Amino acid sequence: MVRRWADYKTEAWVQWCPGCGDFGILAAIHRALAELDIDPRRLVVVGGIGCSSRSVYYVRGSNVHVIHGRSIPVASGVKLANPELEVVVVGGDGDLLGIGGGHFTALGRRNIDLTILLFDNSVYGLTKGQAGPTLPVGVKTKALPYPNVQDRVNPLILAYASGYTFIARGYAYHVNQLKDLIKAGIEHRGSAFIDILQPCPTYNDMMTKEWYEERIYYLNEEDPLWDPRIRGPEDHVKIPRIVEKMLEFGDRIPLGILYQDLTKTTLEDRFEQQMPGYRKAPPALRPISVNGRAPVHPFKVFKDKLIET
Ligand SMILES: Cc1ncc(C[n+]2csc(CCOP(=O)(O)OP(=O)(O)O)c2C)c(N)n1
Ligand SMILES: [Mg+2]
Repeated sequence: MVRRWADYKTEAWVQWCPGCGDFGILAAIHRALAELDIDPRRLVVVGGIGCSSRSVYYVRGSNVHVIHGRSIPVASGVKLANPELEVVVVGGDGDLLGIGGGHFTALGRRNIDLTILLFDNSVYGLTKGQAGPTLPVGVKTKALPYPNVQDRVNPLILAYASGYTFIARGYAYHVNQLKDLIKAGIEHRGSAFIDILQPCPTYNDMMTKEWYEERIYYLNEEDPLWDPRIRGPEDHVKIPRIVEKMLEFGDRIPLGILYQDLTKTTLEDRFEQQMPGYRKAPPALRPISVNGRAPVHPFKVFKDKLIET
């Protein structure tokens, strides 16, 4: 069966402002899923709280809407319980880098095979425009009484320092290019992070469509030889250039795949090593009772493997 992008739409009314960048991101998600022909019954989209996180209602799948900042731990649990599922996290800069920031870094260390889509508008859209973690210091958007007193975190460098093995940046209104980045992120084995620049026409009157479009450029168009893949120790010479590009956020803002490490094991691989048979019979696929008794205590499966969170 060949699936079309419309097969991933739902009946839910999309509750975003006119012109919101989230529409472009949603279209790119639908198209990426269709081109990868992912069975909606195998898809789990997990979102926290925010305008962006509402996407869980707009994509056909067995999705979960969780409390603020906790989408990554829930998605990690879903994936580890059944690694056969395709698990995608959607969320805003506030949700994933503010209240959920600790979970964001923990995922990089684990390198679980998840795809994280950050709808990055630099404001708390849902709660009427407070400064988000990616808003630069000194910027005064219309909802702020004074210029922003805190500086921005660089999500790409944070992802790199945390251990994510796929790091990319896209732009909400470039649906086709973004679709390709989302496909590459989903196909990557390991934790994939895509920072998606998303103009918020209602609350961010500084980082507008025009502001972004004057600055963005694609890495592979500037340099056709740009290849950020790490296949072995010999590729580590590429790291300074990769970090230089991740740091570039001002008059010019690079888009595309910034980093992909193909050498690291996933947490699922490490579980399989320590618990042979884990992939064939992960917790979600085991019988929950044999002769009226639990054959495996669900918590013992992960005992001593994940100590924190
Ligand atoms: C524990 C908790 N604290 C605060 C809030 C209020 N709140 C709701 S959404 C949100 C931030 C939304 O911003 P972001 O994650 O960037 O998403 P956006 O709406 O911009 O897409 C906040 C602070 C909440 N719902 N729960
Ligand atoms: Mg936001």
